[in-house]
Amino acid sequence: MNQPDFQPIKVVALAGGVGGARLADGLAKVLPPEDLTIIVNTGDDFEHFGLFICPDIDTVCYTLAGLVNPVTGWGRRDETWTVLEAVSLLGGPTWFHLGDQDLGLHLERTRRRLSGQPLSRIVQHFCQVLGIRPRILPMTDDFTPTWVYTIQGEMPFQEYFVRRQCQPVVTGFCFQGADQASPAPGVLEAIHQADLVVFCPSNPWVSLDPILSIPGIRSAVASRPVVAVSPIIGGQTVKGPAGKMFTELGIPPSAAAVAHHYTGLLSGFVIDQMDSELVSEIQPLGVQTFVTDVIMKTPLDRARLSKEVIDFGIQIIH
Ligand code: FO1
Repeated sequence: MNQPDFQPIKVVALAGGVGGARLADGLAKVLPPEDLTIIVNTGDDFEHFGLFICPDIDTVCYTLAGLVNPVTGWGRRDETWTVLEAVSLLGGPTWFHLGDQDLGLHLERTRRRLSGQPLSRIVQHFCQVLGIRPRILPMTDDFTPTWVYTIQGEMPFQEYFVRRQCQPVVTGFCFQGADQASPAPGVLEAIHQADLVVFCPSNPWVSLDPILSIPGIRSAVASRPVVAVSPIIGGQTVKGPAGKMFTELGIPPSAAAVAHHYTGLLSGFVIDQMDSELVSEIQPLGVQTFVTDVIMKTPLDRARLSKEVIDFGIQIIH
């Protein structure tokens, strides 16, 4: 049972990717479940073998359920690969690693989607079964795939991220259909009721921007106090291509560049000790800063950082 040692506070976290899932897990450890809603990027979703794959939703769910592969940060721990080995023998595509247990989830999600259930209801059901108590909401029930524009042409996100290992030089992004999409049920209500919105240390370009691109979400977030945790430390991303993307888009990667990226949204920004000299660059943006150890190596780090983020948020609110 989570016993917060601070006053009750309703938190909405925006998350995508492994770093986002790890902070979301920390928040789940320090907040009562009824006070935490996690809104997750679905721009990474794609169809593969005819199955609906939702990598960021699954990464958050597996992480909070204690089922995630601790080495990769995605997929399941103690996974087996019989199905993919059979596919490989038959000459099928194996670039996207789908383990046997993971495939079971994709099969059942696809069956439910084809029978007409919206993604948000499927996620709610899976969370119940997996014993996940905070509310996890996809940003939208609509399909709004992220496309990556590169000097080698445009490609769907997983083609860029997994198949091409983030090698092509990026020139921009498109969140296809996002302008026509609606936030999933409960998303806007949760944001409006939140005392604090937390931007997890996720990739600003391809994890959080897709969420903010869904009509109504950015303006709802802008109306609440927002604390972001920097995904960039000492000019580099802890995991993933965010730093490389900043560079290729002509912006020197730094925590300050992330603060600029979220101009008009942030009340507070949590940065690593290594970047403490950036405080003087960030504060003139009207953003308060908190300097700590942002790298989450262990589950204890996640809880410690989450508590610091919430304490900092409470300090900003009052
Ligand atoms: N990431 C990889 O780098 N390689 C993979 O083969 C891979 C498979 C995979 C399967 C299921 C799943 O839920 C996630 C998976 N991921 C894989 C991670 C995923 O591509 C990324 O973490 C996100 O889309 C970026 O946030």
